[in-house]
Amino acid sequence: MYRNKNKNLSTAFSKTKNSLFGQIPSLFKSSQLTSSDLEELEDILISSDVGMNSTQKIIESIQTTINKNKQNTGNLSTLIQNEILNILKSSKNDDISKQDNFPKILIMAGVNGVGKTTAIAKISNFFQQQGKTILCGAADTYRAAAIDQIKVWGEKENFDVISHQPGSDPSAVAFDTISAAKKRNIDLVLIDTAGRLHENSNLMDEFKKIHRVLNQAKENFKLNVLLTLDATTGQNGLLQAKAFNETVKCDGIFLTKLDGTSKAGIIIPIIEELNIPISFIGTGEQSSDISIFNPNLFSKYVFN
Ligand SMILES: Nc1nc2c(ncn2[C@@H]2O[C@H](COP(=O)(O)OP(=O)(O)OP(=O)(O)O)[C@@H](O)[C@H]2O)c(=O)[nH]1
Ligand SMILES: [Mg+2]
Repeated sequence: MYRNKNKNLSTAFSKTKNSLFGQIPSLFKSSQLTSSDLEELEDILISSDVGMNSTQKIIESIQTTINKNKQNTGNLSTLIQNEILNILKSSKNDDISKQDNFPKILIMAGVNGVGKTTAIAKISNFFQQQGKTILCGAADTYRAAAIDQIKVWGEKENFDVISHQPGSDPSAVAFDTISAAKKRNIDLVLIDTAGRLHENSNLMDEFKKIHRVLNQAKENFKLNVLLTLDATTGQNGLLQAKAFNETVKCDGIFLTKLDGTSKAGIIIPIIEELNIPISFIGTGEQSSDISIFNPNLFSKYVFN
């Protein structure tokens, strides 16, 4: 069990727990469903970033269950919570956070400021606790302070950083990093990249080049793209993720800043609509603020 996990999670989900979404258990206690109940539920789900599609699915599914079991519906709030839990549990299996499948490479992807570089420090902290060795490539050569930022994390968290000059070719950094990792028998290579939007075709081509170079040089390393998503950006972030994944296939999501939102309901459409597993969640700015996403714990901390 990862240290501080439960404390982190209960704190991270406290804003959502205190929102209308978290109050679903007390708001829908009756077993008699009225149409105004469904409207109220719909409003709460939409205002919690669950999104139109997932909200409609949840409402329809509840309606179907009630129609089927006419007399015996039981408590409405339990029905809603179960429906949400079923969706959360339908997530694809995640390989990235697993202890096996080493050695591996994670290329960080995502738009500006979502928490990619901090996520590297967190992932390093997470896997070093399992005895894995880490090497990082500073392939964000755009932003002036990016190389220093990852080096500072490296010193703090005890991992080496391979870097070139600011403005140099990020795929050359990636190549040097994987070459060094092979020589040093590294378990996990983390490639930091500059923030980019899917509609910027030059930057997307550059990302594809980093991927191609690593794919050619990787030998026995498993290569994964980890998409970082900021939970506070809601539906907008979801749309960006969809578009990104259509251009470069993503293997997992690092969902950051859950501590900063009362709308953790965004997890529902991420699972339903993106079809990419949630590998990790970020629950703060420290390197230890990382957890594996666990549907039962989400339900426990948000609804109880
Ligand atoms: N509250 C909170 N803040 C976070 C979390 N993850 C990252 N941050 C903060 O978000 C800000 C941006 O983080 P970075 O890791 O630099 O983001 P980035 O995606 O690398 O940014 P660019 O390289 O500029 O694209 C920093 O202030 C982080 O401390 C999180 O889980 N919770
Ligand atoms: Mg960064």
